[in-house]
Amino acid sequence: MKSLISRRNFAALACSALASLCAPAWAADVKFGYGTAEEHSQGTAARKFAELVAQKTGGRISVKTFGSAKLGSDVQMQSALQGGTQEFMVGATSTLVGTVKDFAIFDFPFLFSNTKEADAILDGPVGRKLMQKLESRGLVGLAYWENGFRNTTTSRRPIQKLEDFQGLKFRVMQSKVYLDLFSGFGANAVPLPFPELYMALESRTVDAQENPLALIDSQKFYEVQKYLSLTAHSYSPFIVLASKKFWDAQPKDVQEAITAAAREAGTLQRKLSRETNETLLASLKARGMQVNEIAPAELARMRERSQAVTAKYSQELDQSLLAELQSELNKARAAK
Ligand code: TK8
Repeated sequence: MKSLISRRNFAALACSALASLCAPAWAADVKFGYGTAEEHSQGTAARKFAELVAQKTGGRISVKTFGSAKLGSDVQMQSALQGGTQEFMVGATSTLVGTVKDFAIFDFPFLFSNTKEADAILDGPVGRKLMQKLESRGLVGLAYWENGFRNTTTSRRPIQKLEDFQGLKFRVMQSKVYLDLFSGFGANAVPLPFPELYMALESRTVDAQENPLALIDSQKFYEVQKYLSLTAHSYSPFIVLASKKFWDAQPKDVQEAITAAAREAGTLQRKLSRETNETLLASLKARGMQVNEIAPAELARMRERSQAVTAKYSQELDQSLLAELQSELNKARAAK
């Protein structure tokens, strides 16, 4: 036993010097799952997170990443984290509303006008308080990454005005806010887990969906959707989560190293996400998508219609958090 410990100490020393080369046999192997294709910035940042965790823990924690929903949908991964059979994931905050309903505030249509506002709220007290609400549900929030502003694609017709949503079979995330939003727009909204979406579009089980440009590109939705309409109706954050069971078993320095790694990888991820929007639009057009913007007057009508959804969920959510959201948003707007 004694010699084993000293061997470990020696290995730990060697590893903190040469962390990326070093995978000690006794390192804790942990799983990090995510839903997008590996080339999406979510994947790049997941691999960066793994690298940083190895470095910052001197090789004590070895993270293996699994993209393309190989470990299941966001909701399935959340359950695995709660049960302690999976340690980490990153996914859309919208898929958490069944666990902590207050996450629905990020689903409010037209909440943020730009990424600066989003960053201010997510990285400020509102984002932090929402994360704290996860702990009693067996989850630990580590950092917010970015999915982005969501746009609409369809196989039937471009969305140019509110009436164009009428009767479209429209896939939404598993969040009641999205369900009500697109039902309110007149679509036939169907909640579906993300891993089933491509097939549902291909088989025409659904006609339409909404996601940020980077996802439309990396999931190859352009193969099965003709029209891209730049509705930018909501901003979608990603959240990096840890299993509380795993977390509570870690010493404080490891917890701090992991949190720092999630944030640092998040800085890279947001940067990548923001750099690519222009080129993505060009490449989606080159892939044959017909792209249109929404005329300001028509966008105003969509905004107006969406207010009923915000009003309805505002009544059901944490009132003090909503008040803080509003005052933090006002601050962020005044600061620019
Ligand atoms: C993958 C999903 C996806 C989300 C969706 O992480 O379901 O449409 O936008 O990004 O969570």
